[in-house]
Amino acid sequence: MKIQWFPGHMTKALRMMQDSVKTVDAVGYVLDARAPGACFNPSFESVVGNKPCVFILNKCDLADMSKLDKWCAYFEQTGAPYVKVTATASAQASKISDAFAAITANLRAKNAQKGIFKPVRCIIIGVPNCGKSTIINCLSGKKAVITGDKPGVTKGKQWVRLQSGLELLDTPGTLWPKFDDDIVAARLCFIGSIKDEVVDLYELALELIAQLRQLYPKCISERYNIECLPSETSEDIFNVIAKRRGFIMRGGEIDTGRCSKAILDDFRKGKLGKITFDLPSQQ
Ligand SMILES: Nc1nc2c(ncn2[C@@H]2O[C@H](COP(=O)(O)OP(=O)(O)OP(=O)(O)O)[C@@H](O)[C@H]2O)c(=O)[nH]1
Ligand SMILES: [Mg+2]
Repeated sequence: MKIQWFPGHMTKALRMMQDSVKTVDAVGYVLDARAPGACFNPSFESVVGNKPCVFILNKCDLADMSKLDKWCAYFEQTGAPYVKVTATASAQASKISDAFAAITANLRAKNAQKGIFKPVRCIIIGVPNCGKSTIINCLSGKKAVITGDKPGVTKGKQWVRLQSGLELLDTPGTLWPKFDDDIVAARLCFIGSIKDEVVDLYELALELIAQLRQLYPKCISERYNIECLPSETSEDIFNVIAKRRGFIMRGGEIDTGRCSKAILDDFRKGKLGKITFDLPSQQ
């Protein structure tokens, strides 16, 4: 399935981030732990530049830990600082602030030598809906910025000052103008980085079934209590799920709209199990 979604405001947001990064000490680069590879935005290279950067693998409560271990090994090998978190759990705040403290330790030591004690400033970047604003709220211990379970919730930049002195810049989620890889684009849709309104949800649900069958052969059959034979197509399986769930319209026709939404919702709420689509070797 072909997906292209790059609204005009994202170009503006990227420009704002490129400007703002000049005024910060470090970058928090948020990746959705269900598809870290798909969340690497080529446009962010110019945002990060030479600033100290920590990768924040968020939504770990929904992700596959064995695959995440491979991501952690990859970051360790490449010497990139990283932290695994579930930002909706307030107890994780110290993990994130410790990670920022670690990547800015040299700078703070240099400043202290010069007698400068100014707040450390970090910009939080990532694709839409990966949990940037939730991370900021987790650190601030209150609802300092707006969050929501759809992409494009944060519209502009917003500074949040924490009691610790750390200053965080929330930014709008951004993508890149052209997806070279349809599988990556579909994964960005699965995790809610691309809005449902710009894709064909039936095609997306079929693609989700196809990718899950390949990566987690049992998850569909276990969730819906159905048999998935290798000879069956994704359409066949979709139809069996629809019948099992009662997504049938008057006249006996399958309600593809409702069934597609239900399957995608099940994935997004973690009801299909803990899933991570990609591995670092695919980087
Ligand atoms: N299960 C789970 N949900 C999370 C986690 N972090 C964030 N969310 C949810 O993900 C959705 C998106 O979170 P936001 O913080 O608004 O994401 P964002 O990256 O700021 O999104 P934009 O501003 O639209 O780019 C919200 O419904 C959050 O509650 C997490 O660790 N686990
Ligand atoms: Mg946001």
